Amino acid sequence: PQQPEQALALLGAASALGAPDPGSARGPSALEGSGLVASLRAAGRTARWSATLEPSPLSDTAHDMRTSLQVNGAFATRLADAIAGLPAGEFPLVLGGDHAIATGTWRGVGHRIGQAPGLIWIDAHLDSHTAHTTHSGNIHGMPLAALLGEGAPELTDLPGPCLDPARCCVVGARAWEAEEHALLQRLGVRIFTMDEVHRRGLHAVMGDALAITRAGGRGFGLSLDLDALDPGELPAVTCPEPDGLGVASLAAELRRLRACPDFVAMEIVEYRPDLDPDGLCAARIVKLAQSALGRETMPAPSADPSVAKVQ
Ligand code: 6HN
Ligand code: MN
Ligand code: MN
Ligand code: MN
Repeated sequence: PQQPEQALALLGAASALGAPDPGSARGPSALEGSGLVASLRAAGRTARWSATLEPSPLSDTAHDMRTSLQVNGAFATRLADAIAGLPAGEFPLVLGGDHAIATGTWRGVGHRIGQAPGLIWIDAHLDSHTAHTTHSGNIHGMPLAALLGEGAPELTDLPGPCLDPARCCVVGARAWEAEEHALLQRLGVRIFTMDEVHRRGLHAVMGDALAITRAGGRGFGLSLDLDALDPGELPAVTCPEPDGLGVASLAAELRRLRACPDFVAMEIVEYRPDLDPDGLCAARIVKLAQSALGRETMPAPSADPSVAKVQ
């Protein structure tokens, strides 16, 4: 199982520089305010909020593609450095921000563990455009390509290894453009579409996803774009797509990660607190984080007073 003594280090990445709306920049502070740390402690883990990175105030003047690439790349580099610099015994949980931050998260994790991690990318989208193929011009449509070494140098010249396409997969995809699909096909990244999830069930698909990304046992991570979930249950995202995953069924599958000693990092992105006035989505996000990261067996309530205190 995940080493229970491994403390969770929560790291806010308060950037919406990759998205068409600034709302996701408030994601980390909203999740911090909704008691995410206390909820993880209540689930049996040691946890601390280590820092929240804010983009440089000059960054939001970005309009042209070159400037967008530069400011997103600069933020991702800072994030990669922050993750690489966390104490060795800690498990990074990165809270976005839009999905462009992933460009930094997983390079930093690779730097940290000394090799490319396998990566499960749960998302309605493929996020595998380059600056040449994007239709929208939004950098959050590019991070998986960048992590695989494809696209502009601003997003690929970062510390830490690029990902190995053979140990990456996408789960829950249902909205993409032809060019990004072609790129992943060429690289050999396995795509589990929503159609496949409907056909085979999420349990079977996640079993395959774990087998792909854990091959070799060198460490794997999870990048969770909340727009993978059905907008009926999780509408507070920038790019909602109908026909997504259910919160309860994804939570049940994420519990499998608790038993994996080679699970090395997780990120949760694209939360938009401005679209979540009653905090219902935040509560569901907390539940998903607890499912993946809670202690495998809850300790007896009396065994550890510091845990029992938090409910
Ligand atoms: N996300 N494929 C679309 C684009 O703009 O390139 C959508 C990207 C969504 C990105 O939600 O992380
Ligand atoms: Mn995404
Ligand atoms: Mn998405
Ligand atoms: Mn288009």
